[in-house]
Formats: sequence, C-alpha cells, structure tokens
Amino acid sequence: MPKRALITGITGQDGSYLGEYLLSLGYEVWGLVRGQANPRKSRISRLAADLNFINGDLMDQASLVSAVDKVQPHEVYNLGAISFVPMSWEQPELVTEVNGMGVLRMLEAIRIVSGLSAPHRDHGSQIRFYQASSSEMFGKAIETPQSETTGFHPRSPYGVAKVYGHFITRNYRESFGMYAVSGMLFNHESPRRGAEFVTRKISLAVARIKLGLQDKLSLGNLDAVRDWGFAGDYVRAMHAMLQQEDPGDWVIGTGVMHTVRDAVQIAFDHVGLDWRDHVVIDPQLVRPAEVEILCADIGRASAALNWKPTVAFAELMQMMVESDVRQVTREHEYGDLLTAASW
Ligand code: NAP
Ligand code: F7E
Repeated sequence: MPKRALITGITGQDGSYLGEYLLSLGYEVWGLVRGQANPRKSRISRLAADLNFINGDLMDQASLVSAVDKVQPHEVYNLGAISFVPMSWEQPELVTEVNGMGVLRMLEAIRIVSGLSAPHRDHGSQIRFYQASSSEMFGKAIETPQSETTGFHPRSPYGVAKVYGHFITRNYRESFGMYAVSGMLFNHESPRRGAEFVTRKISLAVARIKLGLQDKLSLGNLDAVRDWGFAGDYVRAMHAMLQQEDPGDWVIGTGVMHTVRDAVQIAFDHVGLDWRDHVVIDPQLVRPAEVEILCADIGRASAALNWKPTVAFAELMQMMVESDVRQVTREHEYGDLLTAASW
C-alpha cells in the first residue's frame, strides 16, 4: 500500500515541489486547499491529475480534524502560512493566527484523530508531522552561522509567529511523544517563487527590462545578506527528516552568503545589462526591523540526513531569469502581461 501524505500549502512554491517529489516516490498525495475557487491552484496544474485535494483552512480547527480523519495520512507536511514577511507588520494578528495558531490547530487535529492523550513512543504507528520553521526565527542573529543550537531573536511578527509554531511542535513531541519535527529552512527560491520575494522580483524585472517592457526596478536594502538555495533541493530534506528514527529539529541551507546586491548583479549580468542603469532605491521598501545577516550551519543535516544542496546561487538566479524571460515573452505574445511587481 502506498504511503499517504497530507500537505498544507500545496498551492505554494514548496508545496508544488514537495507534491511532485512525493509522487515520484510513489506516495498518494493529498493537498489541503482553501477558498471556493483557489486562484493559485494554477501553480500545480501540471500535477493536478495525480493529486487529491481536500478542503480546509489553518484558521478552522474542525476542517483540519476532518481532513486528517478523512485522509488518514502517514505524514503531514505543514507548509501553509502567510510567508511574505512585510505583510506581518500590516496584518500581525492574521499572520499570528495562520502561522502560529495554525500549527497548534494542525497538531491538535493529529492528536485528536490519533486519540493521543499521553506519551506514545511507538513512532512506527504514528502520523509523522513536519513543521515549516524558518531562519527568520534567528532574526538579529546572536551568532553566524546559525545551527540547531543557536538562540532566537525574531525581528518581525512573522518570525515571532514561527517561533511559536516551532516551540509548540517541540512541545507536542515532548508532551505526547508525537513524531513531530521542525525544519528551520533558510531562504529557498525557484522559478515558482512568489513575485513579491526579492529574488523573483529581480528576475521578473530583469526579464521585462530586457524585453523593453519596463525600465526601473525599485528595491529596499541591497546590503541584506541571505543564504539562498533552490526549493527543489529543500523539499528532499523535509522528506528525509520524517524518515529518521527519532524526531528532531534541523537547519537546512547552503552555508553560503550573498547580498541582495549580488543577486541583482548576477541577474542583470546574465542578460548583458548594467544594474546601475536600472535599479533605484525606495526607502519605503526598507523594513521597520531588518534581518541583516543569515547563514546556515548545515553540518548536522548533511551528516545525518545525507543531504546536500545541488544548485549554487549564481546558477539559481540565472535559472530564474531564463524562466522569466520565457514566461514574459510568452505572456507578451498572448497579450496577457504580468504587471510589474510593485512590492
Ligand atoms: P508560499 O509560496 O507563500 O505558499 C504558502 C501556502 O500557504 C499557499 O499554498 C497558501 O495557500 C497557504 N496558506 C496561506 N494561508 C493559509 C491558510 N489560512 N490555511 C491553509 N493554507 C494557507 O510559501 P513557500 O515559499 O512555499 O513556503 C512554504 C512554508 O515554508 C511556509 O510556511 C513558509 O513560511 C515556510 N518557509 C519558507 C521559506 C522560503 O524561503 N520559501 C523559508 C523558510 C520557511 P493559498 O494558495 O490558498 O494562498
Ligand atoms: O527578502 C531585502 C529584504 O522578501 C529578502 C520568506 O520565504 O525567507 C523569506 O523571507 C531580503 C530582505 O525574503 C527588497 O529586506 C531588499 O532582507 O525575499 P525576501 P525574506 O524576508 O528573507 C524566509 C526564510 C521565510 O521564512 C519567509 O517566509 O531582501 N529586500 N529590497 C527586499 N525584499 C523584498 N521582498 N522586496 C524588495 O524590494
């Protein structure tokens, strides 16, 4: 019998890669979707015939109990979240509800459906739970690189909500013996990345500028340092974490640092343009409390999970630019242009 996985956030960047990966491993994959007519289902249109969908929302406890009860998954991947950090200053309560309380609701759904009320150590028979924790929890990092033992100093309501999700996951592991793990993933990107995130904002703008459809690209802090990897690599790590004998917390990244300025330079260089002719700084895009520097220490994950990133940063940016040149060209030909990202 194939293993069954339930993925929240199936319509997101990571959900699409994880769904694809689990299907390739022979899983029966269920995606939780919300809303009457979810506009982002288009992101997984290629997979739709092989996926199963079930309605539910991380804001709605009963819908999660019902989804877990119906699917009876072996593994639950909780990727659903409001993932754009600046939105968490505009709607902090909503972001806390979805990204923080939503984790508790999903853990409760598993606990209720499994009938767990006391420690239960037979991990083999349990629903295994993956929580999408984030390097944003390290925030104003107290050391670099950041590892599984580095303390947290989140800098946004998003980061604070993720810290709650992280600790409630650990607490259900310790209180109920649940097989619950957290992946503290550093930034990961792809051609499927939302247009509001900086790498995709850059790759889309570069494509539009190259094709003569836009001239300027407004950005905020070019000095911010991130550890960027490829999303397709990171979903393999999520799966590997759930195959370990004992549950735990893991840091996943590349261990290589770049600035936003590096991302800009690589992307513009790739199409033979000088970024200085096009990039303008908009102080409104600078965050109220910035995370200046993040870099992962992946020693533990690479040894114990036998996991390694396969796509270097320059290759990643180039892949995204090439994909966007193709996409923008196609949409331009069909007269259905993406509007320039304004975030
Ligand atoms: P994404 O592309 O923004 O996808 C977010 C997903 O969450 C979408 O499928 C969205 O569904 C769903 N969602 C939003 N609100 C929901 C709700 N109330 N109930 C159920 N689902 C809801 O994010 P991503 O980049 O794939 O990231 C996946 C997860 O990893 C997120 O939890 C994110 O915070 C975390 N993370 C991401 C990174 C990264 O660099 N990508 C790094 C660390 C951690 P709709 O289509 O309905 O909006
Ligand atoms: O910003 C700077 C910005 O929005 C990266 C999410 O997946 O990863 C992501 O969060 C950096 C920041 O990602 C612009 O100030 C400059 O320093 O691409 P981003 P993020 O905030 O790091 C973590 C790990 C997650 O968990 C999140 O869900 O780029 N930056 N100028 C800009 N950023 C944006 N978006 N737009 C700009 O114009």
